Amino acid sequence: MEQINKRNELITQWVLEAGKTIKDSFEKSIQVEEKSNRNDLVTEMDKKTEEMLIKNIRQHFPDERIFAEESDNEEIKDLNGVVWIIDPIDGTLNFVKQQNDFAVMVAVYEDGIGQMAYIYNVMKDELYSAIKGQGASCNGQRIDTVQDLPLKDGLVAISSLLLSGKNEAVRQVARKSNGVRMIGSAGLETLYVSTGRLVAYIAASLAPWDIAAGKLIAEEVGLVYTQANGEKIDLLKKNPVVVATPAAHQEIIQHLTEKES
Ligand code: 2AM
Ligand code: CA
Ligand code: CA
Ligand code: CA
Repeated sequence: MEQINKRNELITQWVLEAGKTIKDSFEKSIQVEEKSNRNDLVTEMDKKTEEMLIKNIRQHFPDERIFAEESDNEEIKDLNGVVWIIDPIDGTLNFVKQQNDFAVMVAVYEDGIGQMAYIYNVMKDELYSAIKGQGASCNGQRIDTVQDLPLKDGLVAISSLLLSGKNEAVRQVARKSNGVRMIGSAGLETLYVSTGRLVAYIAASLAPWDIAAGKLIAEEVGLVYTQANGEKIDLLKKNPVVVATPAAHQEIIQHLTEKES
């Protein structure tokens, strides 16, 4: 892909601006609607942020396709060429209930491969980014490759959907680890693994925009990011996800793929 430096400058600017607009909205009352159920929300700020990002992309890269959570995405049936994958607010429930722990996420993929990724933790003012083959950084400072810790030496985050159902394998993983955390933003949970605060994040069902940016950042710091059966991610559908250090990933996949007796 051409113009990486120019793109990096533009996307950084757009994402920071999106974060500021979201923060400023705390002073007003915000419209909230239910999508599939009462825990699946969209606010006017999700829509407004997505529209801002799309307008900027269309203006600078009119020929490139956009795959975004609050859009209809009807023409996205493959990932050929350059595709922008956007989650305007990841952690909408946190945004609504806590005004904390949410992120703006943008990724640029080319022929299905992540090239550029951005996750902005708005309330902490931390912008994580990665460029394929060049590692990851936070606010422009390069971040280290993660230490390859096993499950027994770290905390694990899980998505709340894993609480329902039997999931004995997930409970075993939890018991083997130092403990379990639930943050409610797939992007931030992936960043916490990427910075060594967690050894793994396990989620039952993530959409392409929940995955796209985090996957590139995670891989650039040496993590493994796959489906829960160890197969590679399919960015055209929802995936059960495991992102972890190589050691913890191997242990977790083993637990999740073992037949329950
Ligand atoms: P979202 O806030 O952008 O919707 C915890 O809810 C995490 O799972 C968030 O990152 C959330 O992203 C994501 N998620 C994916 N599908 C979801 C759904 N149907 N309902 C709520 N959260 C969902
Ligand atoms: Ca959502
Ligand atoms: Ca999301
Ligand atoms: Ca979202």
